[in-house]
Amino acid sequence: MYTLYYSPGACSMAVHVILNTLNVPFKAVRTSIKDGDTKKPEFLKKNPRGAVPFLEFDGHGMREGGAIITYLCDAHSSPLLPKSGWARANALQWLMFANATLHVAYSKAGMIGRTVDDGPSKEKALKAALDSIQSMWDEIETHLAANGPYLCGKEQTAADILLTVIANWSWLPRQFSFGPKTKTLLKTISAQPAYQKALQEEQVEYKAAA
Ligand SMILES: N[C@@H](CCC(=O)N[C@@H](CS)C(=O)NCC(=O)O)C(=O)O
Repeated sequence: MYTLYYSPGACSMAVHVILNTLNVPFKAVRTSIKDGDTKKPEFLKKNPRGAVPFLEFDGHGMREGGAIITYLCDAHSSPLLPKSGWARANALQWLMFANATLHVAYSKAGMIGRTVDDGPSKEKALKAALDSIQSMWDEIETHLAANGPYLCGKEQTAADILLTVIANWSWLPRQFSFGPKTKTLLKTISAQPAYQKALQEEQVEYKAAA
């Protein structure tokens, strides 16, 4: 039995959606960043990094969304992560792009917003950080136009789910624009039953595909 610690709408939602697709028993525990739950002693005792996703199973505590998703897809032979060859390498490169490049770009911009004193230096740094996120969404659109409809072509992979989760983040001081191919992907993925179930369970509204 898995226990997933998640914060509504955070990167942990991708793990939640994937667990919903696997047809395995699991418990989802709300650990809200907004309510300070990720920094409470009882959670820090489990995960001193104070972040979600955090997955417990078989006496283990697992962190890092990209690794958790890879583990779950492998353990349950999910087609969301091909088993070998270029198909697997390609799926992993896009999963890692979403997890370690796009997600981190949002985190950096958030950090600048929270920690740098107001003034021209902050404006410059924030603009550069926000521009870099928009350029990633532009790159995704160009990629999908040439290679879509999914990040890895004709087959959906776990990376599409994490991308769809990140697209719905609206806590930065700029709303990013998504091209038509990206919007189609966001609409398709967010409409799937496993995704709709996670949105309902986390009480999150999906707005990015509108
Ligand atoms: N590299 C980590 C990043 C995890 C992360 O930054 N999670 C955010 C939510 S998207 C978080 O829990 N932040 C904790 C906080 O802000 O208190 C992963 O992929 O699991």
